[in-house]
Amino acid sequence: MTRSLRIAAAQLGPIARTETRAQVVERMTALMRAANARGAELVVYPELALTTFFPRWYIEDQTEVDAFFETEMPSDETAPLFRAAAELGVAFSFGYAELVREGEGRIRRFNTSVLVSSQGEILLKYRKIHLPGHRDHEAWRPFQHLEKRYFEVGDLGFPVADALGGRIGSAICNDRRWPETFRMLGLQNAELVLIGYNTPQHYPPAPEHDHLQDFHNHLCLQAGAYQNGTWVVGVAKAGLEEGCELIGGSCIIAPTGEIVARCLTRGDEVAVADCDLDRCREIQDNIFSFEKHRQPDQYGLLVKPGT
Ligand code: CDV
Repeated sequence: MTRSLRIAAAQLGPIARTETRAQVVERMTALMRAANARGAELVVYPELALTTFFPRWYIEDQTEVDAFFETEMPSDETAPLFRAAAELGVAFSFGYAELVREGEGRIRRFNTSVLVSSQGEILLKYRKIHLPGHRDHEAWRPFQHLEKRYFEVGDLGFPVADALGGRIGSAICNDRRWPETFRMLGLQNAELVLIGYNTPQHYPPAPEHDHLQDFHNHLCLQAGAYQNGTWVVGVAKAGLEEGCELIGGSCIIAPTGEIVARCLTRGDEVAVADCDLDRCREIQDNIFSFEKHRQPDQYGLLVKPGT
């Protein structure tokens, strides 16, 4: 029995601050239909897919911030996406800002992504661990990056799920730059890693790297795939969003590190590839057979607190 999964990277172009969830969900549903017409069984959307990338603004009013968060999934506004998936028989993955109400009035906020079955079952949930940016307003920046202010570090670790005939993990945007993320998933034998991102072309702390943003994106995704023998799907929110240019380059990468499909625009676009999950063995049984070749007793520094 083949374990080939046809996957679509469903890139979103810019989302305006005034765009409603209903409008965004309509765009996402159109991409799902386009992907399904090409035979996709899994559709992967970007990080914080339902709204504009709000951490670019310093917002003092918490009620205003919370308007970007979801308190339930699905909600009335996201239900049409879940209904379309059920109608078409496709699974999907997307990112959103998650607000959780715990006992005694405690509220927690995460940058979250979920993998959802065609029947609406949450197969995997991940909360972003590597939160980039800063906590306070920094006036010198042309735009803010306040993920450290608006989100807590994810508390679910790096989970993998046996789903859709394979072993699937997730990561979110900045996570992809950290080899530890991929290794945590690789050590659990992940065969497919789903990653949404919002990456500005301009990186205020080191603008001399602006021209390298697309290169660094693919460098990390391809290295993560190859070094762990896993398929990787990287999906952008792209284009000029509220004055901030976001890179595109959404792509599907084989366990050999090769890009097998990619988006060419910075707008709403779908890239599709057949991903044979058995191909992970080419790498996982050979050059990166962890069992045969890793030397974990030499890596103590990696997990020493404070390093
Ligand atoms: N959303 C992100 O995590 N963005 C970061 C930027 C700020 C560097 C990224 O790693 O792409």
